[in-house]
Amino acid sequence: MNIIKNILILYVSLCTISLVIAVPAKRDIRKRAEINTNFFQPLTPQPATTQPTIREYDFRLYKATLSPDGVPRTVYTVNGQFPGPIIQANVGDQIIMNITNQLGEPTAIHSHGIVQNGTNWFDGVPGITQCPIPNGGNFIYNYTVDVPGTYWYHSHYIAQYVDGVHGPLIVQDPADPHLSLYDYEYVVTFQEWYHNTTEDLLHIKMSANHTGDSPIPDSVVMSGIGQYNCSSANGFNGLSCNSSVTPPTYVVQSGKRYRFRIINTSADNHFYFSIDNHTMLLIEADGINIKPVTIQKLPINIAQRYSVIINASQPVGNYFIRASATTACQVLNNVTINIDHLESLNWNATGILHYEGANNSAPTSQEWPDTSEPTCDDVPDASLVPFVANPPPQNVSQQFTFNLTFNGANQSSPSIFLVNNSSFSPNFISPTIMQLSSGVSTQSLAANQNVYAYDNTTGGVELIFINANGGTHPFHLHGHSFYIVGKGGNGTSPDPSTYNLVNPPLRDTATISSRGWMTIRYYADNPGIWLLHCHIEWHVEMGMVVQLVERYTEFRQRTIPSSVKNLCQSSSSSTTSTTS
Ligand SMILES: *[C@@H]1O[C@H](CO)[C@@H](O)[C@H](O)[C@H]1NC(C)=O
Ligand SMILES: *[C@@H]1O[C@H](CO)[C@@H](O)[C@H](O)[C@H]1NC(C)=O
Ligand SMILES: *[C@@H]1O[C@H](CO)[C@@H](O)[C@H](O)[C@H]1NC(C)=O
Ligand SMILES: *[C@@H]1O[C@H](CO)[C@@H](O)[C@H](O)[C@H]1NC(C)=O
Ligand SMILES: *[C@@H]1O[C@H](CO)[C@@H](O)[C@H](O)[C@H]1NC(C)=O
Ligand SMILES: *[C@@H]1O[C@H](CO)[C@@H](O)[C@H](O)[C@H]1NC(C)=O
Ligand SMILES: *[C@@H]1O[C@H](CO)[C@@H](O)[C@H](O)[C@H]1NC(C)=O
Ligand SMILES: *[C@@H]1O[C@H](CO)[C@@H](O)[C@H](O)[C@H]1NC(C)=O
Ligand SMILES: *[C@@H]1O[C@H](CO)[C@@H](O)[C@H](O)[C@H]1NC(C)=O
Ligand SMILES: *[C@@H]1O[C@H](CO)[C@@H](O)[C@H](O)[C@H]1NC(C)=O
Ligand SMILES: *[C@@H]1O[C@H](CO)[C@@H](O)[C@H](O)[C@H]1NC(C)=O
Ligand SMILES: *[C@@H]1O[C@H](CO)[C@@H](O)[C@H](O)[C@H]1NC(C)=O
Ligand SMILES: [Cu+2]
Repeated sequence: MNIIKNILILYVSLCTISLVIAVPAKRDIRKRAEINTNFFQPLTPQPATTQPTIREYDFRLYKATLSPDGVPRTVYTVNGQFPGPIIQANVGDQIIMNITNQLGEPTAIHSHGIVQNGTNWFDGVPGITQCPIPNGGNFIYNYTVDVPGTYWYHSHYIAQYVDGVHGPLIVQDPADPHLSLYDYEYVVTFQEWYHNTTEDLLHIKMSANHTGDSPIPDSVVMSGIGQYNCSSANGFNGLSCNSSVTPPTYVVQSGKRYRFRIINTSADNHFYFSIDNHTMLLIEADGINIKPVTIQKLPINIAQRYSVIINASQPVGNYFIRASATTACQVLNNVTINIDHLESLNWNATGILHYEGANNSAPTSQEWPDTSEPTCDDVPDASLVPFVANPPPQNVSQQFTFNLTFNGANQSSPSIFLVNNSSFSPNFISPTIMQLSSGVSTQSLAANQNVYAYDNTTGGVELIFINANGGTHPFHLHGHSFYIVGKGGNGTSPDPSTYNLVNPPLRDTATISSRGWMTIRYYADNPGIWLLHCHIEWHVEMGMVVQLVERYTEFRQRTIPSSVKNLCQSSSSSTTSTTS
């Protein structure tokens, strides 16, 4: 235990924080108290109100020693929990997220999928819509949730969310068209897990000469709980380790129907989600209700969300809930970070679907067989038909093409990604929002800001991605859901004759396949500065990011709240990090 304390003390002194962080006493095993029990009780629907409700959440961010998979490490927590508390609201409500930053380093919180209509400055992207919240600082995010669905909040400061700063954000709808199909709802998250902090991992990944691929995780966790084989070669010698953490257990009543809201909070891993012997009725993708489709296994990429309904109609018993990282999507070579952990890695997180009245023995259920080869792609577009017909823009007033390329490391620089030959790097001291409001023109922003600006108020924006790279990239657009009008793979070129301009999928995160292309459209109806980026966290740090400045003439005339401007005064001296 002293080792952990020493590491923490060392870390704390490196970060020169003046606050005393409570280092928990000896914690050999993950205690019940460390589990976020929110996840294992059904969400209660919020009472419908005629007036929007203001929902305030006080979030204190601080480091704590937790053992999500049985191995203790420093976790970046929200109110001491991993994952963070579930935010739950009704459509139309106002969220007040009151952040007190005691992490010992700067932070900023993005609400993924929330379009921030009229509140771009609460989008939580340091270097774009705000200066970071300094350590010891306090900041309030204040926005309304206009579209029901499954979302999540997470740090957008460097790779902090991978260390734990994230949680679900559920927007319920008293008028949900699928309401009659389920009785209760649960939230489930999963991600790969590393025994080292992202600071350690990025230090290697972003160094010159490092040609290895992305870090190999040590385990995978479901709703914050995982399993690790302590006797493997990479068990942390000298530290306590528990090989038999109680799996995440979701209790169901025979005959009831459950909506599972599923969120992939990974840095780098595509997953397949399934529940043995239970088919799933897919009803929502990224906050958009879809026409229900029955599936057995759900492919889900980083940052995407889906809702499925399962019927507890099988014999009373215990069944595995599976979130299996898709190994085929991870490129491995002999210098991949943590490659020596490969042997001990169990890529499959398992939870338990426990029927009330069943005994507590471990499930013996069998996984659904694969009906086709697992891929790194999304649920096919044909299965994501919006429930309410919703045509995309028919006319394009602004079109941008993004060519995605990779440059390997050399003796003086790390591996990077480029968009149209330019690798993005954030400016934490002087974010775009402050520059625009002080009169700087969109053309005068630095080249590495990757700014694409448009002022048209009518018609639609079309973005065409050309992936000149062998990897797949789940792209996320802030400020909008977008229509996926076309997609193609492996060396093909965009083909407008194949575009679906009638009723294409609408979502906020979609995967561009290996050497493939994707064309998306959206209405230019949300003035602001919106980030567009691959959601593989390492690729963000490697520069696979652009900024879209929408209707800047209008936007720059808006009044930025003083709390947002004040962040830039307080952080100019303390935020000097250029890692990213
Ligand atoms: C935000 O949280 C801080 C620390 O808990 C508290 O002092 C402050 O009153 C809160 N602000 C609001 C508006 O609730
Ligand atoms: C949140 O914003 C609304 C305006 O949209 C304002 O009236 C309210 O005072 C704000 N609340 C807080 C706690 O900042
Ligand atoms: C990973 O963490 C362990 C324990 O804190 C430490 O000993 C090791 O040096 C770290 N590895 C890297 C690559 O930083
Ligand atoms: C854990 O690892 C050890 C050493 O590699 C191996 O012998 C053992 O079978 C593993 N246990 C499980 C449950 O996989
Ligand atoms: C569950 O499905 C498997 C096939 O995947 C089948 O062999 C088994 O009988 C089923 N179990 C129950 C309890 O229905
Ligand atoms: C990795 O493999 C390459 C050949 O593919 C070889 O040149 C290199 O020396 C190897 N590196 C290590 C660290 O083993
Ligand atoms: C993990 O799950 C995949 C399928 O989802 C399966 O092919 C693989 O054998 C599993 N691995 C282990 C170690 O159980
Ligand atoms: C508006 O859209 C038209 C095409 O319809 C384009 O030619 C023009 O450059 C756009 N204007 C601005 C200010 O972006
Ligand atoms: C994208 O960039 C690559 C590398 O520079 C180049 O070979 C390719 O032709 C470009 N593709 C397009 C469509 O511009
Ligand atoms: C990269 O490797 C070269 C040749 O081995 C060496 O001279 C250089 O110092 C290395 N750069 C870094 C940053 O380690
Ligand atoms: C991609 O296309 C090339 C030919 O253009 C083919 O040789 C290769 O096998 C294809 N790769 C995949 C993964 O389909
Ligand atoms: C933002 O609000 C305006 C005015 O209510 C509306 O026209 C527009 O569609 C909204 N944009 C988004 C992205 O929700
Ligand atoms: Cu990527």
